[in-house]
Amino acid sequence: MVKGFGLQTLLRIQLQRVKYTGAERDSRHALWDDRNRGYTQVDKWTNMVLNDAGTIGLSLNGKSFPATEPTTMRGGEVLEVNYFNEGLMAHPMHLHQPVGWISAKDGVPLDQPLPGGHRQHCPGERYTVLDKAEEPGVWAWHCHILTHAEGLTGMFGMVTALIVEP
Ligand SMILES: [Cu+2]
Repeated sequence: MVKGFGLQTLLRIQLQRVKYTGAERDSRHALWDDRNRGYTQVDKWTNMVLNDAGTIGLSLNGKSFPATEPTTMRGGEVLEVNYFNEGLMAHPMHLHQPVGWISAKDGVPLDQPLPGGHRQHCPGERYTVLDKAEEPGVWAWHCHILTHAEGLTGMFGMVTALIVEP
């Protein structure tokens, strides 16, 4: 019997990579190949757990900026990100340089990918987004509710970076 942990115990979810290769992807994503500009493979993948509650507070993967880890990619690579909002508020996560595609919700591939440049993540939702690194540089990756990412003393909370190497 589990005592004292309430919903936190029920929210232990194993984030798994969405697999959508081969015939299933080809049939479900008929428009994908026309619009993808090279989103046909995944080179890296990562999970991003959004939180705003408990002792952790505003955080990405349990850490607050500047302790958040940047992600590094090479130009042309495609990153698959599984966003999972385990907080109590919505968080519109925004990655500055790539304008990616939402490929799945709650692990179920979408019939057609949706533009994923600025997606609102409501509590309990999980979205899978593909982002292609197109321009070298250091790109901000943050919650677009700016009070979740910046205060009077500078950036904090839900901020990290994508580093694109040439
Ligand atoms: Cu936020």
